[in-house]
Amino acid sequence: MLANTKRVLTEAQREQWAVDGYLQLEGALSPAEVAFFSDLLDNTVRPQKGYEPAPAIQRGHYEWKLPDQNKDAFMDRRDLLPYHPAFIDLIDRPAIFDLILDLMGPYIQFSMSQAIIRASTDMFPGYIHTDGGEAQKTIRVSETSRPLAVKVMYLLTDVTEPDSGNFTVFPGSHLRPFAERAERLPGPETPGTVPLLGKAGDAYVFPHAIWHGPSPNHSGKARKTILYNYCQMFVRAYDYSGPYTALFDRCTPRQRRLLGDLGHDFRPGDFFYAPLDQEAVMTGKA
Ligand SMILES: O=C(O)CCC(=O)C(=O)O
Repeated sequence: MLANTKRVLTEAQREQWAVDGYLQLEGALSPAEVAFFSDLLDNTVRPQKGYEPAPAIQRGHYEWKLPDQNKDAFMDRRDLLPYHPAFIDLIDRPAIFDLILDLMGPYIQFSMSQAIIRASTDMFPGYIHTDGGEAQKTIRVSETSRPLAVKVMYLLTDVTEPDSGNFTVFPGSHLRPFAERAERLPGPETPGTVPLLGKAGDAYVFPHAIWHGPSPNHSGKARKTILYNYCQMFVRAYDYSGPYTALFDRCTPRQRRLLGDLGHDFRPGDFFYAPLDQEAVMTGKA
């Protein structure tokens, strides 16, 4: 039914995506990659200033600052790509990116990177939300539609017990409106939630509309993750406002395209009508 796609999802994954609304991939990153990215977060990203949450300004907005320097403390860093070329290469990592193309089709862009460390603490109750802000919360697509936006969450630590900062989902909720009334707002303990368990290196793939969020973390150790977000080209990116030119020297043609390089200066029609070689660039044939 959906044209222009190399089919890489198994039938079981396709069904899980349609019915439950998410996928869990085992061993998406190798143990060596887990160690490498974990070290980058601890010793390259955390010691530098960067975009961290700014609740005093506005929920969901970020400001330039230094996080707590304790490696097990909370950190929520946006826009990882400038910190190391490996973060750029992760945007179209073979296998995972093939799966993104299968799910989303070729007319996509990379919209956001993020590292979240959830400290072990009694102070954080977790929360449940949909992605993309106020308007996207009210928009969801049908089972037979391409998604608007998809995130990949890579686990860098084992999360093998509940209450360990688990990524928590309501299976099937991607097709339902998110409750707005205060008394109905879902939380990580609401019936219907599933706190996912996984090993370091596993990845979760989910669309913006699924009800999801972190459980509390009482495990005694920090939970470490990297998140990469992809969206259809006609949707705005989260982390940059125009083509991400500062990175283009370090990118392959496909990475440049994913970061907004259409090969010419902006003209009306761009991003809605894709460059003619879009499919070839996305599939690595150009
Ligand atoms: O598990 C987390 O830390 C939060 C991840 C999440 O909800 C998101 O990326 O939207």
